[in-house]
Amino acid sequence: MAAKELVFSGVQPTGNLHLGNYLGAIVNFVKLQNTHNCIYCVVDLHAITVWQDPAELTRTIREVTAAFIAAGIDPKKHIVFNQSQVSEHAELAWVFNCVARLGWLNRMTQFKEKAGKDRENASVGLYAYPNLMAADILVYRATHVPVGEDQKQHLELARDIAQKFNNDFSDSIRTHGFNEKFFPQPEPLITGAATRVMSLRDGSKKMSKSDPSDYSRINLTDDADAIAQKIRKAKTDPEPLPSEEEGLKSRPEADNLVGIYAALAGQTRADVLREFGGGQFSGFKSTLVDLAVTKLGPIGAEMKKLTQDTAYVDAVLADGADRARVIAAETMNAVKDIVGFIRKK
Ligand code: AQP
Repeated sequence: MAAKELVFSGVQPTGNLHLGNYLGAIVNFVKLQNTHNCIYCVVDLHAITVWQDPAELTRTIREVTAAFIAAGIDPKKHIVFNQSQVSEHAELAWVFNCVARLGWLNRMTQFKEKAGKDRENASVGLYAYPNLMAADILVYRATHVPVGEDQKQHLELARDIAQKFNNDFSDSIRTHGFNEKFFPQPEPLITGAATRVMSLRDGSKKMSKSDPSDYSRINLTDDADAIAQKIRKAKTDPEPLPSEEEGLKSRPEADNLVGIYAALAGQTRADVLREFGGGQFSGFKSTLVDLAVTKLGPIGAEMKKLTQDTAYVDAVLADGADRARVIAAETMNAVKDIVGFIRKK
């Protein structure tokens, strides 16, 4: 392991954790545990940028935690916690609100998509969301961030904020004896065969927690029957599967199902097409159902078991928060000195 490499990533507790969250992010969280120190966060402060029912939010914070553990994240070796328990995230986000420029945030496509036409009525938090995300990462001075494709733009913004902070305060950073690159440039890790899993009903739309159609996504808590029904009903086109990857171009639904299969099987799209190319979707879908049930079934079952044990889950979060706070406080104290605030020493 490179000496100072540190992984950070987060998942919002906004309900319906799905196959996209799993293949785009959580699977990679699990792998990185073997090579890096990792911090995985249930980002509840991000969740409330859109109104959440309080009782439901409490439930989903525990559910995402359960998903992390059920998928194979070890909360003893690494850090698992919920964001609101470490107040330094919000503190650093305020400093970043004053570093980031309005023009930068105006370019964020996720805000445009989520705010939609009723932009005047969107929360200020939804607009400032990328600054909080930058704070989440940089309060640990994390160097690597495993995310799905959709978060790439926010990661670029985090890099811009880190650089601008380092430049704006370069003299003070030096005066206080810190390295001139006080904040590192965090690298996005967008890996695997399914970095952008699409809706099962519409290959042009991202699989999403908030899609009103439950048939658009496979939830991690779906049982075998639900998984089978959703895959069988998934939209496809009338052509057989192509034998070459080139043949998936302009066939978004076929590309999506082949990508899902490849990611679940730990193969490439080319491997999958070598096996199934020329065949009909019905046969391919049956094998995909078996694979998805085999891979996701045990995770869903373990999640259900863990969510019953709220005392255990809450203890994991409290312990993780205690350990995260030590690292975050060190950064935040340094930031206060660099910015020129007075603090009790
Ligand atoms: N469809 C996806 N394919 C691949 N990766 C995805 N991720 C989300 N959707 C897909 C990745 O999952 C991680 C956690 O996402 P999040 O919970 O923080 O936020 P999100 O992107 O807002 O999730 P949704 O499902 O898209 O929610 P809504 O419906 O609210 O918009 C991230 O690494 C993300 O890239």
